[in-house]
Amino acid sequence: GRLSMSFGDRVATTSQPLVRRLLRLMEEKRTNLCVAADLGTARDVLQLADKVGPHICLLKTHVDSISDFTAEFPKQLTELAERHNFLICEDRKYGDIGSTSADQYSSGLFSVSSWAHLVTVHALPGDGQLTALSDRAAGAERGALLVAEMSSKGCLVQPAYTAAVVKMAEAHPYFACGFIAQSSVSSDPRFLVLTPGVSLVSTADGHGQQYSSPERAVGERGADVVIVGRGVTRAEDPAAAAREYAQRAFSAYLQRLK
Ligand code: 6AU
Repeated sequence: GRLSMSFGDRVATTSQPLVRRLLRLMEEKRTNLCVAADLGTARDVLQLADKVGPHICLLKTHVDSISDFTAEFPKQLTELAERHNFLICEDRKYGDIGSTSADQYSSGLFSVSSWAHLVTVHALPGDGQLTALSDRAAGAERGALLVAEMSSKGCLVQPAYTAAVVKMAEAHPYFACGFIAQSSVSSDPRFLVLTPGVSLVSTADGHGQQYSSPERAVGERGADVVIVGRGVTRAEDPAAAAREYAQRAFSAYLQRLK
C-alpha cells in the first residue's frame, strides 16, 4: 500500500496527471515539504516563495488574505514555481453547492482555476463540487485535496465522516488527488496525504491549532507531505528553516520505506 511504496513507484499507479507530476517532483527533488505562505502582502508571499522554493514540492496560499492582490500576483508566483520546480495549492476549502463553488473557483477577483494546480475542498456538501470544479478546470492539469480531518482542537469531524470523504475521492479519481488529514486515512497509493499542524517550535497557537513534529507526521501518522506555515514564515531565516523541515520530513519518509 501507500506507506510502503516510494513516491517514484507510486507514479505508475495513477493516471491523474497532477498526482503523477507531484510524485515525480518529490522523488527527484527529494522533498515532501509544503510551505503555507500565510503572509499579508503579495511582495512578502513572493519573496518567501523565492527563498523556500528550492526546498519545497508545493506552496500553499490563502490568496484572499493578501491585501494587495492583483492579477500580477499569480503570474509572478507561477514564474517562481517554474523556476524552482514546485506546484501551487490555493487553500480555499470550498464548501458550497457545486455551482457556487465552481463560480468562486473560476471567476471573481482571484480566478483561482487559472493558476492554482490544486485547491482544497470540504466534502461536506457532497460530490457535486468535484464534478463542477473539474468542469471549470477545462482540461488544464488541476485537482482537489479533500479535507478528511483537521488539526484544530474541537474539530467536529468523526471517523465515519472521514471514511465517507475517502469513498468520495475513490469515486472521483480524475480530480481528487488526495487528502488533508492527520492520519493515514487511505492506503491507496494513488492518493496523497498532506498533514498540516507541523512545527518544531510550537505545540499550539492559542487559537486551536495543534502541532506535532515532521517525524511524527510522516513516520507515525502516515503523511506523504507535511504542511508548515509559521514554523517557516516566522523563522529568522525561512530558507534555512524550510531546508530543515524538508530534510527531516524526507528522512522520515525514507525511514518509512525500510
Ligand atoms: O503551520 P501553521 O499553523 O502556521 O499553518 C498551517 C496551515 C494554515 C491552515 O489554513 C492549514 O495549514 N490547515 C489545513 C489545510 C491545509 O487545509 C487544515 C487543517 O486541518 N489545519 C491547518 O492548519 O494555512
